[in-house]
Amino acid sequence: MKIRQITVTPVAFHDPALLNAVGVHEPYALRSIIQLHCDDGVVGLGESYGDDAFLALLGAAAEAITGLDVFHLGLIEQAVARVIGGGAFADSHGLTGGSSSSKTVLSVFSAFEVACLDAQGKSVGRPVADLLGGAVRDRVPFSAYLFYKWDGHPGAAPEDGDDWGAALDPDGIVRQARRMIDRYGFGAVKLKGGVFPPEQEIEAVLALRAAFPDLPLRLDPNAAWTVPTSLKVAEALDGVLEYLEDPTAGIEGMAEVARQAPMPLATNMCVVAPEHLAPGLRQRAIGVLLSDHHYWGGLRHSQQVSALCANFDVGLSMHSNSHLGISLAAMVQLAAATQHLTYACDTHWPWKREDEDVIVPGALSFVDGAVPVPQGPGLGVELDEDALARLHRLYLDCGLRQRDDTGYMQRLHPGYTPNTPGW
Ligand code: GKR
Ligand code: MG
Repeated sequence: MKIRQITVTPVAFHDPALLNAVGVHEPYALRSIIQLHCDDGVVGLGESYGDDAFLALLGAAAEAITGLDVFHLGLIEQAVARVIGGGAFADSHGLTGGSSSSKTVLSVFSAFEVACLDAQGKSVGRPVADLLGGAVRDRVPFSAYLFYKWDGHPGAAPEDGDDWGAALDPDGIVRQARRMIDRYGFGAVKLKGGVFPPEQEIEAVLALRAAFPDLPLRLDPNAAWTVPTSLKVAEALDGVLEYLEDPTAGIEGMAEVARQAPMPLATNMCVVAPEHLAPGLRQRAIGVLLSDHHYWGGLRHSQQVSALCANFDVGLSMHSNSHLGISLAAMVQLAAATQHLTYACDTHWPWKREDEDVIVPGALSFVDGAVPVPQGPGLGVELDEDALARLHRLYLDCGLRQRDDTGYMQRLHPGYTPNTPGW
């Protein structure tokens, strides 16, 4: 089953003014949608980053793998590595640690691997989870993902706004959590921190604890703190957090915090590529890995990373950036077939407009905080060509070509500097 042609379509979708350690989300998030046309008429779908630099790499890799068999994933990976391996690469997708040649190859390969698996599943009439060894769960639990946020993007037209309101203090965060939990039924809660001084973020977490006494809580300042500050926060939130995510930068710093912190540390920043696994695990820098198939090399490599974590007694959760339905379907198929998944996964899904996506509605839903695993062949989702054209039009019109949370913040607040490591 040969790859006859590959189409990569950049798309944009509305994104609220979500704050993080390096600035604020711009009004649109960018993604790429991959359609992999096979010679027997099957089309495999993939989704990944949509910034200019990444689109160029996807284009080069697409050309190199056209003509290969969708079942020959090893050869496809080798072809991707040959054409883009060793090149410099800027990781502008948002707070997922440094970039390296291996991470770049794995990120580009991932977009095509998912599309190949979708095509394989469609061709044999089985869900992708079956190609990964079979589902060990029929629903995948996700966590509420809270953000400090502005009411809206300054100067935006009302139709470009969102109806979540501002969340800039503990009350706002609790309000946001309540609404998100009411709507999706989430059974765990993560707060994106690194925005305000740590004392304020501790207060917000304590307010969440008071409002939701039974829900596991997480805090993620994206490495905005020094080691001593991380330890102070860890002590203040002893018994409150199920894990503390990326309090500080780098494997050494994380290891130092991990030695004294009462709760496990999690990361999607210091262990983000194969070369980080040995030092990260040897130094016991993390108790939980937030894996992400978009940069760990697709669904099969992510399963291998999960098995490795199980052997080293490291928990596994899943990281997320702003994404659409094809990515959610891939995350769900992977999580369904991953034995060692010890925490509810992250998703930015609630921040996306319900009616804005590239897939035909209905295949993915949240029931009691979890997504039932779609049972259709492949990823279990179908592309809506009209919706794809609409979001591509939005991409063309919006003018954004890379994610730049810091630049956007600086345009709005000249003099702003990122908070990493601010405290
Ligand atoms: O979307 O602002 C964001 C997040 O901060 C994202 O960029 C991070 O990569 O969600 C991520 C995380 O868990 O660090
Ligand atoms: Mg994180």
